[in-house]
Amino acid sequence: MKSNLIRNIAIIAHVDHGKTTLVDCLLKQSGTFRENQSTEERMMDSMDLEKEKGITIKAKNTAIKWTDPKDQKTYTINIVDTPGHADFGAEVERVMKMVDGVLLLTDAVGGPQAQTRWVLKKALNQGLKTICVINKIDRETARCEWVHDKVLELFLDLEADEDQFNAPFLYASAKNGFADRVTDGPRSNMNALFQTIIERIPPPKIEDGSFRMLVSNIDWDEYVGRMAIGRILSGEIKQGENIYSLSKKGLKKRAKITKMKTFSGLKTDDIIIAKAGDIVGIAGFDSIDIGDTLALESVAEALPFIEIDPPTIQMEFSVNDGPLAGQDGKKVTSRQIKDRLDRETQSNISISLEDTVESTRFLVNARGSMQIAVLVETMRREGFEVLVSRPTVLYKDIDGMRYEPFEQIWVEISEESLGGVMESLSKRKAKITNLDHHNAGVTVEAITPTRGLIGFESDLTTMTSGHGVMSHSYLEYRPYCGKISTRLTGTLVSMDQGKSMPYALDMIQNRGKLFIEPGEGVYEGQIIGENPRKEDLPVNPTKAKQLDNMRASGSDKGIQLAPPERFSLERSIEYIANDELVEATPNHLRLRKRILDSNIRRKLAKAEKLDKKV
Ligand SMILES: Nc1nc2c(ncn2[C@@H]2O[C@H](COP(=O)(O)OP(=O)(O)OP(=O)(O)O)[C@@H](O)[C@H]2O)c(=O)[nH]1
Ligand SMILES: [Mg+2]
Repeated sequence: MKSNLIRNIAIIAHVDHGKTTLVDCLLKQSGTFRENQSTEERMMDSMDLEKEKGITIKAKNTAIKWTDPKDQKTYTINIVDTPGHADFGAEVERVMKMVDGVLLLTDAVGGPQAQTRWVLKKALNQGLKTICVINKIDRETARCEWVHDKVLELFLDLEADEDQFNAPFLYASAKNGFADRVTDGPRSNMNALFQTIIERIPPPKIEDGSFRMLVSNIDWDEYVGRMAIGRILSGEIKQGENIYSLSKKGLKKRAKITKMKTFSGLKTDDIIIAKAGDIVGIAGFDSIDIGDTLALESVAEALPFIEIDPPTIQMEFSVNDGPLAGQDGKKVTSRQIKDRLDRETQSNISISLEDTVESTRFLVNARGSMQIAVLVETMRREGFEVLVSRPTVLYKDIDGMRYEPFEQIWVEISEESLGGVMESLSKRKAKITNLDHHNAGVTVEAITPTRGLIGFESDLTTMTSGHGVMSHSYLEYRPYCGKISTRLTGTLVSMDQGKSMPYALDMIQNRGKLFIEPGEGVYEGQIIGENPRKEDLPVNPTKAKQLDNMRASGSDKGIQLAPPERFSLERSIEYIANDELVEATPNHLRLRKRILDSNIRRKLAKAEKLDKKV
């Protein structure tokens, strides 16, 4: 395959603007599938969690063949679908070196959002060619001209050069399968987009020399193990040849290529020869990471990888030491947890791991609580049990001063919710930078410490009955901005171990909101509900009704319990205070005090108070 018949692109956008749906369309309309082959929606979102959450978590490759009707030349278009959620931003960053251009999608109603700006900035910094696609123009409230101007403003703001500023615009509906160069086009297919990709995005630049490739992704093959995925920068390579891997740390290893593959629709094809320009997978090295270089010659130097934004938050992972530990999960030891976390850092470049003095406790650094929640959820499904803490931000010490991460946030709400949202933002030490009242409601722009953002999304959902939308994007480190008080309520803490009883829960529900229902295993120190007052209240959920002469046992009939509040994993992590933990096992999520014994807790609290007085 000649490299001038190859195009390598990534699709980037804010969350939900339609990237994965657009890939469906490109796959279908390029004829990659058989006629009438049944296909599902958002085919590239292949992970279970992606399907359940309806969002993309990992960047993934595919490739399509498209024949230009003008000259019958057939092109291979390698496409990388990327996630739009800010927490998974490193997935976008790591693919930037694999491609020569991007499709920047923008919602035809909402226009550019936090992550639109962030991904475009990354693409422009890499000198990538951009094609702007205004998507969802089928929506009734679409405002194409307005969005077009907003996107141009963004290019100006990000100091795009003239060529970048002259990016072509297409008006599309990924859902209805069309893209046109004008807003009132024929709306019949995606040909204009295919054509624009071929014309606007240059073929991959081939460098001189023998085989070299920068590893941009890691895949797993059930027969040959780890596969390094990337774009071949120079030369060619055959299966069976010996090559070198150069790690970022300068380590060099030699291995034989056991398998090579290229992408084709939703599957891959084995190949025996791979050439510069194409995106391929190569197996042979057991330990290979994103950012490493593969090369034919031992004298080759490591290729530069991109600088990625730093992790901003940290969470503790520890071995489950509660009384119900090991009843549910199969992987519970600190060794198993450490190995799993180590493995995560190899393919997830924005996650890093720190050991602590305790061998059963680890610190995981990441970009956001959603990113960590996804990791914990994945581990639960693999049979792990872990305790996780509330996220804290990663501070930096600069010239003896404490700095903390700040983010820019955008909040879309209705006029009625404005008061409550502004109050919450101000408690979280957010500084409002812009308020825009429009027909659809209000857009609030603010700059806030990352610390203040933890838990805000859940609060927003509650305050706006689910209508409010927010997005955020890492800005920079700024001086520490003082104490932020988050949770205003206390908890109802179990003082005994056993099974929760309807009678006891009935009494307790007069004190606050319940998190459990009757018949659940509970233990001392477990948080079983919320106390509307600030302090923690000891309660006994295991107490049975005293039998009297009049009634037989099991006379819990007639008790009306309100349905318990069940938090998602993400919400649990944000809800807990610093002296609390989430116990995550394959089938249960429990909230607990870090120290289960109430006597020890009381003594420590007293000592702390004394400490403060001194
Ligand atoms: N009306 C309309 N809805 C669309 C269109 N394209 C996508 N959607 C819907 O928008 C939602 C999000 O689509 P996705 O393709 O998952 O968006 P995404 O950009 O891949 O999202 P992330 O990967 O999570 O960032 C889905 O409900 C789609 O059905 C469109 O052209 N018109
Ligand atoms: Mg997607």
